[in-house]
Amino acid sequence: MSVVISEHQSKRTFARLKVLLEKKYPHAIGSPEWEGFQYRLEENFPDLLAHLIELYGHHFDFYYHLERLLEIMAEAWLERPPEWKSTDAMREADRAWYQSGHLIGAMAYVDLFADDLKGFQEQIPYLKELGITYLHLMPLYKSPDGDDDGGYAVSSYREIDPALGTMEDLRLLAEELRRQGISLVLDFVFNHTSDEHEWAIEARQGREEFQDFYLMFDSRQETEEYQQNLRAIFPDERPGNFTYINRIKKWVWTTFHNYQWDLNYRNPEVFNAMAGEMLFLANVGVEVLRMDAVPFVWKQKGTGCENLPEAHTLIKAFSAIAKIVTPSTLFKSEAIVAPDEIKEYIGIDQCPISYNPLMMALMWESLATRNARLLRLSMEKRFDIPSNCAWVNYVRSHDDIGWGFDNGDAEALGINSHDHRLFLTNFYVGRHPSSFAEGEPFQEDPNTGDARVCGTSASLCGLGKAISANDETEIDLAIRRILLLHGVSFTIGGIPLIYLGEELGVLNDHSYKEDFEKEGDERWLHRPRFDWEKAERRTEVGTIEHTLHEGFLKLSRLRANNAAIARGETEIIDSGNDSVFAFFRTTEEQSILILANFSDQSQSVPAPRLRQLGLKKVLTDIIAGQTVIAAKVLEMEAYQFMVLLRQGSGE
Ligand code: OTU
Repeated sequence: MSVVISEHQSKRTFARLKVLLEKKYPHAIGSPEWEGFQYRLEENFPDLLAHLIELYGHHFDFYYHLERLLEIMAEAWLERPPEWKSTDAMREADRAWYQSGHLIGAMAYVDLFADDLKGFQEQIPYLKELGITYLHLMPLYKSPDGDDDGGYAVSSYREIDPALGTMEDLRLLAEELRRQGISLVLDFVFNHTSDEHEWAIEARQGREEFQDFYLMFDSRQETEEYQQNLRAIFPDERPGNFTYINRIKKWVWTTFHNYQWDLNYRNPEVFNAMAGEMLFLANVGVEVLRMDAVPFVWKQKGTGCENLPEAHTLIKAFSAIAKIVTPSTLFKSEAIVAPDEIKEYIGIDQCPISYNPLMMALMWESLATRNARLLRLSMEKRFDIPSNCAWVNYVRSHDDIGWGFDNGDAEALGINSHDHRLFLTNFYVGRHPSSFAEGEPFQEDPNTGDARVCGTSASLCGLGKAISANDETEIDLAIRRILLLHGVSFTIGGIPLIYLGEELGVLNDHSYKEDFEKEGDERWLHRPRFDWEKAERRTEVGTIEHTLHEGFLKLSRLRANNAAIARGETEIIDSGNDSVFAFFRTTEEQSILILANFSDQSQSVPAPRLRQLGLKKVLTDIIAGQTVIAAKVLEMEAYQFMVLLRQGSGE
């Protein structure tokens, strides 16, 4: 429910706060920069106020917290380094910068890729070679020793894990990346902190003020009232979503691991404190904030405590703050939930960019079934998002693959969702006879058989198996599979994201089983140390690494050289063959047809269908660099990926 504030109320509040700020920061008044800040404040204030009233309007000290927030914002603005203020100005003049098509993303763990932050600086040329312009570094904050959920248990948002370097190193890296045209992406892990965060320590010592920072309960019964409706995220880990803190005899809400304490956003102090942490990160030079675990940030008894309306309001409030103080900051949604819910987080007032987990899962689904009809139907219905937003398309991430398609979409095609999910898991963990994959199940429920899947893209595409069998044909097919998935991801529209190592075909890493900190979390299977010797082989013709790397370079160049692929409109089409996923990318000047054969057999696309779509007999495939003639049919090899330019002038 949105709260309606009269313009008069909003103006009066604004005027009062303005006087307050001017009193507090007299030295800043009158500078052109301050004018800019004030202008944005005035422009976004009504929205911010409405969101805050919706969340906190019933608190008797609402205005006190509002004043505090304004101070936090003003201070963050005054501290914002000049180079980031100029980025703000640049982005304000080019608001659609993330849609221009120049963004190609990569993600990596600092320690696994380059030991530490200083080491990372030295590897920037490797990123430049691939055309990377967006770099997501996995959480690098101070976190508990030992298991810390790969950094997603944050003990301080303002300190770096000492093994990786210092905050100053991060600043320098951000600055260097900026100079080289690469936007730094970091996580804003705002649903929870680690149990070693100073707020958690204070809470454990009995300070009520800080116990209110978390969701704490005196009795098991109270937690049970919530528990009935909750989904377990890591069911292998422990029963339920709460953890007992014996020292204070209280239960704390822990959606993920027992050392990740969920923050209590019903407390306006938490909101203000986290707004401060967010602005701090933006001021370090983080251009894109990956909003971790967005579905879980608001809880309400009697609901599943996921995707609640207040979660959206909360993100909108953070977004309004960023628009005022650090306007170049871009939010990316990490909502790995049902397709109808994913899109609810996407919008210029929430997260303008979002992971595309549906397409990711369905590309894997198509590979397993050798049939792209569910992918086609789902993308026809769901690829469109507001025109000022963009998908982040990916094949693998650091997390597991969940089969998050819409049951209705599946049923429309006569597919039983439950059975199909079981099939997919079995396929990718290698239990199905037709499988080429070598994954492992994640969080498997022995009662229902439900599970998610782990494994690197190469291992899931059959490269490991093929290499072990020394089977050249299978190796070739596995390479084609990898390039097919990335081919779609690079061309369908949005920002493609590579998990560094995919471009070399890195295989599963089983060593986590010997490391007690990682053992039990199968996601480490696909988080190997980056193999620089393997990377060296990318220049040796005839190696797997070379073939794959060249394939990625080609995809990267394809975006740079074709406006339609970089920023055209996308139209998903029926190719007339269920194994062949097809879409147009079109600008006024250029029209490109992309065909992706998800079958391990050659397939033909009926030529009359192509002509119906306005194509001529003679086409150019810019992937193979060949002319293609579609007389009666267009022949495609197993897993072939074609990017077809219409021949003739101006097309
Ligand atoms: C995220 O993932 C991170 O990507 C994970 O690596 C973290 O463990 C987790 O948050 C906790 O910080 O459940 O299986 O819809 O699905 O936030 C991964 C969102 C997860 C969740 C997602 C979460």
